[in-house]
Amino acid sequence: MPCFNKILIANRGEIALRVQRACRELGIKTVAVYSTADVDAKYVKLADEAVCIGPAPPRESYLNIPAIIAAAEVTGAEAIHPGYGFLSENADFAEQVLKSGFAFIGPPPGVIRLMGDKITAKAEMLSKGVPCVPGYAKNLPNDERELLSIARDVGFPVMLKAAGGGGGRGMKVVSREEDLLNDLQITRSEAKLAFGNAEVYLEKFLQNPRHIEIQILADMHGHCIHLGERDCSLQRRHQKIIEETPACVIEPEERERIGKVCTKACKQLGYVGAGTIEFLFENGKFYFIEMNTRIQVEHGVTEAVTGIDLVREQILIASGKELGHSQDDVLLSGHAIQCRINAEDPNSFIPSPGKITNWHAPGGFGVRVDSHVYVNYTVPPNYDSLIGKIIVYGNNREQAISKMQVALSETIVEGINTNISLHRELMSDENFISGDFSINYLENKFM
Ligand code: MV4
Repeated sequence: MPCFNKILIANRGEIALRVQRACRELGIKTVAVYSTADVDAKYVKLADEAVCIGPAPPRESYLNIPAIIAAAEVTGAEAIHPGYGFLSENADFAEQVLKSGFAFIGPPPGVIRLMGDKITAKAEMLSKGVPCVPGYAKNLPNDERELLSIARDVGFPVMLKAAGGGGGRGMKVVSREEDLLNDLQITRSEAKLAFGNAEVYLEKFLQNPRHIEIQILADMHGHCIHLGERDCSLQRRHQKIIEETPACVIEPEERERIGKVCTKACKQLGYVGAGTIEFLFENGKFYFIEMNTRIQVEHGVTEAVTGIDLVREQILIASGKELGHSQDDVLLSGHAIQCRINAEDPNSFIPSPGKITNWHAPGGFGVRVDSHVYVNYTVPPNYDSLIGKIIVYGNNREQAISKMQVALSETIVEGINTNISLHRELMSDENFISGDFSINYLENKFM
C-alpha cells in the first residue's frame, strides 16, 4: 500500500522531475502543474496527469495558490509537494493546502512562519542553544543613542538585516558609527517595500566565513536525525554555484556536536520534514544565520554520501510514517560535489534563455545528472536559469574532483550560453583544490 495514491507537484523544471521520480518509485501517481511557457516540458509529459495553472509569469501560475489548490481538487491528489523556490516556504500556502484537506509535504505552517521571520527564527535558535552570530536579535530601536550603544557593544563592522529578508535580501554592512542611523532607515524602508515588514535586526559582520549548512530530517513522532553538512561557500550574488559534502574544514567530532545541537533544536521546535540549518563558519566556530524549511537544490550531494533519498523521506514523513533511519544508521562515506549548470553568459552572468540545439549529459560510475532539458528544448526566460545539476561521488575529495573534471569535459550544451566553462576552470583552481575558499572567493576571483 503506497502512503499516498496521488501527489501534486507544485513546481517545474528539474525539481518537478526529481519529485516525480521519487513518487513513481513509491508507486504514487503524479500530477504536474505547468504554465503556458512549460507546455513542452519533460516533467509535464512524464507525469500521469498535467494541469495548466496559468500564463508564464510566476505570479499567475507557480505562485497562484487558488489555481494550484483547484488543480489538486480536480485531479483528486492527496498531497502537495512544493519543491524549492515558488511557494515552498510560504506558510499561507501550506496552511491553505491543509485547510483544503490535502497533506503538505513540508513542515507545519507555524514552523515555516517562525523560520520565515529571521528575527523569530534567530530568537528560537538562541533559546534552544544553537550558536548564533553575536548581535541584537530584536527589532532595533530608532533612537540614535540606544542604537549606537547596541552596535558598539557588538562591535563594528555590523550588518543590518531585515526580519522579512533572507537568502541575501535586505542586508546592509555598516562600518562607520555615523552611518548607522541613516542605514537603518534605508534598510527599514527597503524592507517595508520588499517584504511588507520594516523590522530590522543587527549582527556582527563576519568578514570571511564559509557557508556551511546542516541537513536534518524529522518525523511526526518526535524523531530527528542529521545527515551531515554541505559547504556552499562558492556562490555569486547569493546564487550557489558549487556545493560539496563533507566540508573539508569540519572534523567528525565537530560534525557530531553541531549535528546534535541541530536535531535537539528541531525536536523542540516541533519540526517535521526535511530542513536545513544554515551557518556561517569562521575560525572554527559555527554561527546560525537562517533555517530553510524546504528541500534544497543541493540535496543530491547529501544523498550521495548517506545513501538516503531525501525526497522519498519527505513523502513518507508527510504520510505519517516514522523515520526509517536512526542517527546510528547514518554513515557518511566518500565525497560528493555538485556543479549547477545555468543558462547564462559565463562572463556577464546574464541569463541566456533559448533553444538548446545539442545536449549531451555526462555519465559513468558515480555521476548523476538531474536535468529536465533535452535537444530542441527551449529554456523559457521567465524562470531561474538552472538547466541541470551534475553531481559526482568519489571515495574522497580528490577522486570526486577528478570525476567532475571528466564529467564536465563530456558535457555538451549548444544553442545557449552556460556556465560550464566556469566550472571547468574552478575544478582546476588551486584554491578550490586545496579547499582554501570562503563566501567571498568567487566574487573576488572574477572582479
Ligand atoms: C552574514 C554575513 C556576514 N556576517 N551575516 C547572506 C545570505 C544570508 N543567508 C546571510 N548572508 C550573510 N550573512 C553576518 N553577520 C555574510 C552573508 C553573506 C553570505 C552568506 C552565505 C553565503 C554567501 C554569502 C554571500 C554574501 C554575504
